[in-house]
Amino acid sequence: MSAGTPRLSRTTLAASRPRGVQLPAVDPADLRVGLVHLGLGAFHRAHQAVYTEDAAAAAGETRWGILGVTQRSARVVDQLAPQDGLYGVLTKGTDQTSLRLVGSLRDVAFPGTDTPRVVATIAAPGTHVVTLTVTEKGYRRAADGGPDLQDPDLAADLAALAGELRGAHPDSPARSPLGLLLRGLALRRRRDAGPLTVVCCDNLADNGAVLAALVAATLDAVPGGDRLRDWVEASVRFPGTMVDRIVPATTEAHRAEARALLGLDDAGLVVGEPFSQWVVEDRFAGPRPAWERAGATLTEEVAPFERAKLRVLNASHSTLAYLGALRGHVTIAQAVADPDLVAAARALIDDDVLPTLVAPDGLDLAGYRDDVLARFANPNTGHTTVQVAMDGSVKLPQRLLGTVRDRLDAGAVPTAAAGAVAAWIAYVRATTQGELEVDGWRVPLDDPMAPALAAAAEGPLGSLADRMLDVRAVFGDDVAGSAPFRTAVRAAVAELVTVRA
Ligand code: CS2
Repeated sequence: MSAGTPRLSRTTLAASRPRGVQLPAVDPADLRVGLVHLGLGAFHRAHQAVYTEDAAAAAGETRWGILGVTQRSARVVDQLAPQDGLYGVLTKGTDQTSLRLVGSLRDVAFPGTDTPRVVATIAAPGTHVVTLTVTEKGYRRAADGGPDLQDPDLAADLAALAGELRGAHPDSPARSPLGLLLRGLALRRRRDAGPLTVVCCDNLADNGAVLAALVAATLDAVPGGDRLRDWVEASVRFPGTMVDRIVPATTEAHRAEARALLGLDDAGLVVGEPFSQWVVEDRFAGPRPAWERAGATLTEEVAPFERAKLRVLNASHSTLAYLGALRGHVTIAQAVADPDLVAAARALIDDDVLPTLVAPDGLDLAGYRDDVLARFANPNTGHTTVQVAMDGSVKLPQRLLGTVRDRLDAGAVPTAAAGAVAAWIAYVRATTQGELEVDGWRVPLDDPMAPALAAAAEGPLGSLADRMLDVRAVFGDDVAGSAPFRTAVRAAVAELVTVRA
C-alpha cells in the first residue's frame, strides 16, 4: 500500500474516474447474490468472476452477484470488503498491459467468523449456483478418492454436519470447503429451497463427477446422511468444467503498476495472462449466468477439453517447474526458454500425452501444444517455477499419471512421462535436503504430504526412485507396480541427481 493514495472503493472510483482503465461492467451495489463461490483466491477473481460480470452485463441481469468465501484466512476479506468488493485484473501480455476493474463480487466472507451466513446463503432460494476453486488439496481426499476421514478439519466439519442433520444449527466455523458445502446443502434441503448446481472449477480429472462422488461418499460416512444423499442425488447437479488462465501470484511490483494506471490503491489486485478459457458442461439444475455471452463454451461434453488441458498444459507446466527450479530458473518463461527443458516438455507432450488424447471438436492438438508453450514463454506474467511446483503429490496424479496409466495399458513405456516424474522426485529430494536455491532463496517443499515425502526422499540416492514410487498415495499400486515404468524412472532420476551432484 502506498501512503497518501486513496484505496479503491465505489466512492473513490466515482470521484476519480480514471482513464485508460476498463471500469466495472456492473455495480456491486446493484446486485443480489445468486452465486456462492468457495475459494476466493486469485484464480477465481481473474477467471469465473470476470465471466460472471461480463455475462451479467451482457444479459442485463442483477441476480448473479457473487458471495466470495475465502478458504483459510481473513486476509482476502480485509483486502476486498473495504473496497466494496471491487478489484482490478492486471492483464500482462507479451507486449501490452491493461487493467480492468471487476464488480461482480457482491459480498465476501471468511468461514472462521461467517460460517452461519455462508451456510444460509447456500440455502437461500435466490442462490442457484455454487462454484469452487479450492485447489487439489482443498478437497481432502484420501488415496482412494473418498473423503479423508482422518483429516482433522474434515472430521470436525462432519461432526457439525451431523448436528445440522439433526436440526441443531451448529454455528461452529467450517474448517474445510466440503464441510461448508455440505452444511449449506443440509440447510437447503431442510428449507426446501430448491435445486442447486455445484460447479467444480479445479484442475481435477473429471472434476464434476469426482466432486459428486466425494459428496455422496462423505454423506455415507455421516450418521443420518442418507436422506441428504438422496436429496443431493435428486436435486443437485455437478457439471464438469475445464478452466484455463495463467494467474501468477500478485507482487508489490504489480500493485505499483496498477496504482500508476488507476490512481488508487488496490489491495485485491490479481494478475493474469491475456488468454482465458472456460468450458462448462451445460447440465444445470436451475438458472445460471449467461456465461456463453461472456465467451465461455457451454457444451454437452467437457471431458475431451479437460483431459487435453490437464495433460498438455498442466503436465508440461509441472515438468518445466521442477526441471526449471532445479536449474535455478525463477520463472516458467525462463524455464521454457532453456532448450533442454523445452525439449523435455515437447517430448512429454508428443511422445506420451498426445497418443492418449482424442481431439475435442475443433481443436488441433499440435497447434494447442504450440499455443500452450507460447503462453508459457510470456515473460511478463512473472509466473514462478516454485509457485507451479507446489503440491506435486496432489497435482501429479491429476495431470500426469493418467497419461502414464494409459500408455502402460497400451503396452508402451512412457519414458518422457517417467522423466517428468523423476523431475518431481529430484525436486522433492533437493528441497527436503535443503539443497535447492532459486533466486537466492532456499526453497522448502510446499506440499500437503511434505513430512511423508521428506521421509521417502531421505537415504541413499541409488534407491531414491524406488522409495518415492513406493509412496502409494501418489502412485497407486498400478503405477508403482509397473516394472518397466520403475526402470524408466530410476534411469531418469539417476541422470538428474548425478548431473546435479
Ligand atoms: C499451474 C496451473 O500452478 C499450477 O499448477 O499448472 O495453475 C495453471 O497455471 C492453470 O491451470 C492454467 O489454467
